[in-house]
Amino acid sequence: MKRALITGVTGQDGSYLADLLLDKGYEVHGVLRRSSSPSTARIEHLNGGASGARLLLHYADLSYTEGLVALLRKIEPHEIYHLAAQSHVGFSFDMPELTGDVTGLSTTRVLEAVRASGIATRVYQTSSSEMYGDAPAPQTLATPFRPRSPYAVAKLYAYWMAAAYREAYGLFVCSGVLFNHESPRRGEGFVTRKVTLGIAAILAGRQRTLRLGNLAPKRDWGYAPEYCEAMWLMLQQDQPADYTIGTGEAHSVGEFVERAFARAGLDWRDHVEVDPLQFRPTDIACLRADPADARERLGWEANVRFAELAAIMVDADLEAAGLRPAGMSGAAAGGRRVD
Ligand code: NDP
Ligand code: GDR
Repeated sequence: MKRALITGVTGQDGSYLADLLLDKGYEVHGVLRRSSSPSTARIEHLNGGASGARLLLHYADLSYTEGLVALLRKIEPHEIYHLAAQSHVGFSFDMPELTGDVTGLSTTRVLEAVRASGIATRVYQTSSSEMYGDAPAPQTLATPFRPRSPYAVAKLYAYWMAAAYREAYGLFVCSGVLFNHESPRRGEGFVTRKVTLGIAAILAGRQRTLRLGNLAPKRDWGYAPEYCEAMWLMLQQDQPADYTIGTGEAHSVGEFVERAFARAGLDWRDHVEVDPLQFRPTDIACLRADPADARERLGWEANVRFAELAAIMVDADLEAAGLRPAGMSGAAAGGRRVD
């Protein structure tokens, strides 16, 4: 049986990746940090199930390389997916040092732990389209990086460390430069989920307005479970390499807002207030992948596109709030519910 280790297993991607690897028959080891209240809501559904018995959780500190070495020697994973990070770009302006440590240096610690433990394993490093900054779209691996946030700088450091360990020590390390991907499990502080949760609260009568930041930036938004499939595919290739993963389409935050409110039968102009205090010190106008790279080298392509993604997320949050999408079921709108 193949063994995989996932850091950040309690996050959006970690939870979908755990689902995917368990479905494939893996024994999955998840690394989590100790907290005073449970952080395992996204993997709770695996509790008690047959495949969930193959999910084993370990507390570990990503600032302590020796602890990681011991964990790797104990588990001897065939594949390591390093997903843990301070992943919020806006927050990284408030906490640049913490972001550098968790999002940047933790990758070095994982790589160093692999080297020091001497185990033969494959490593996936999650890089980010944020690293491209304001470089013109579409961004490919040939596009020069121009990071514009502490988060992006930390991710770029980690990206080059992954490349350096691959070249210097011959480790099998792949970086996936992932564009935005969302889902009903998306963290509540990211704009798409903030919008869909806000819609549910408005329809439930708990709130009247939703305050957002800049509505102009465009992002290439895909569906998170599909991006986890791409991560897995990278580690199944004969040679380690880097890839960009996105849909190839970009839409503005405002378009997402309009689409999501319309899905719920609401006019966004009646509810959304733009709050300049929520603008970031620097933002990125447009991130959009060139999907040819992943299609040709990895055989991966996004299926769920912008409209369907918005429908999936709105429907899931309305359903969780005990509400129904106005006038249509997920199937009628082409929506595919996952949670
Ligand atoms: P989430 O924010 O949902 O999850 C982050 C995970 O990292 C959580 O499990 C969190 O644990 C863990 N974590 C955070 N800080 C620490 C720490 N100090 N020690 C240990 N664990 C920690 O992110 P996503 O799932 O969306 O993203 C996964 C990875 O992919 C991240 O590296 C992110 O930067 C990157 N990425 C994401 C993209 C996206 O669009 N989603 C696009 C490109 C890259 P806890 O639950 O305890 O907070
Ligand atoms: P991003 O995602 O920064 O692209 O990082 P986020 O959803 O936070 O922002 C997208 C765009 O929306 C604008 N925006 C707002 N953002 C938030 N969070 N809250 C608001 O109220 C709001 N209003 C407008 C932002 O300014 C931005 O332009 C995500 C994360 O998952 C990273 O970890 C990952 O690396 C990148 O995607 C690719």
